[in-house]
Amino acid sequence: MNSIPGALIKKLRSTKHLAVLTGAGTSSESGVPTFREAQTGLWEQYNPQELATRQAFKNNPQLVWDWYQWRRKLIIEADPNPGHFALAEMQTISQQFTLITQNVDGLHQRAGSQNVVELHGNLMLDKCFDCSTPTTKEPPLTIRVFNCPRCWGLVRPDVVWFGEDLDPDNLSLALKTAENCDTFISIGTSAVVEPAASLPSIAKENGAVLVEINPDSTPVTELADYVLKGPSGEILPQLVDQMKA
Ligand code: BV8
Ligand code: ZN
Repeated sequence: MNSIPGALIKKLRSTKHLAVLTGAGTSSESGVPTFREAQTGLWEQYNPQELATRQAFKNNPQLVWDWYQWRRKLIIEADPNPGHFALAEMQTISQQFTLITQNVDGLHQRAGSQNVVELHGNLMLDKCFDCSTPTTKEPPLTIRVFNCPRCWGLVRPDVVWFGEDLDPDNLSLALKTAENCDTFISIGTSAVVEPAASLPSIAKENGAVLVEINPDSTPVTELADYVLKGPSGEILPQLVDQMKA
């Protein structure tokens, strides 16, 4: 990984409102497969984009439930990586800091990040498919799909599926953050899934300095003022160390 430009460190130190958007790449060094990586075992034959929909759950609730239980188990067994911990520390050394995540794994919170904006929900929570009553059970790894105690509808994971609206409060907070921050860092996202994918360009259009951390190129790369090519678990700790130096 080439060294971090001094101008970027200087900018980060003087930033009043630092915004960060993370995607599945920030969790890949915790052993959680990214959303588009080939899924393993039984799930290899399925396209996650087709499983993460209301239709898929209506067609075969147990199959979709099993997929989420498999992912929950992966996440329960995973640990936050140095990139998650670096973001939690970055929050403590920034004047104003907003972490917006597309991830549903809760690893940012387990690493100590506060007030995380979970645009796509949280995989460890359940709600009723029909009346949306929160119905999270302890332990979360129930084998069979189960019924809502209130309306007897089926219980589903409390995540935002493709074709579903995001929580309006989370979305307006994310949009306001992109419009008002002075530095925006896009980390570990292929920047394909809307409306999250538009946040980096909205920040740039509103005058923010745009930074990308990703081993690959994405639609954000050509827009970014700084492109740090490499794994977030390595780059973020270096970034925070140099911000503090
Ligand atoms: C919406 C929760 C209004 C579930 C997720 C047709 C019909 C209906 C909708 C649409 C349509 N066409 C388009 C849409 C809109 C759709 C959309 O954007 N589709 C895309 C695919 C074109 N969006 C929606 O449906 C959203 N709702 O628009 O509502 C509406 C309503 C009705 C009709 C129209 C519109 C809802 C989107 C939310 C979907 N839910 N997750 C679950 O997880 O099971 S999204 C899912 O993808 C995950 O949350 C994931 O985070 C997210 C995005 O993927 P990434 O995070 O970017 O991960 P990815 O694997 O793609 O990339 C990983 C990156 O990491 C790579 O760049 C890689 O290089 C990098 N990387 C790898 N290793 C590392 C690394 N980076 C750093 N360090 C490393 N070590
Ligand atoms: Zn119900």
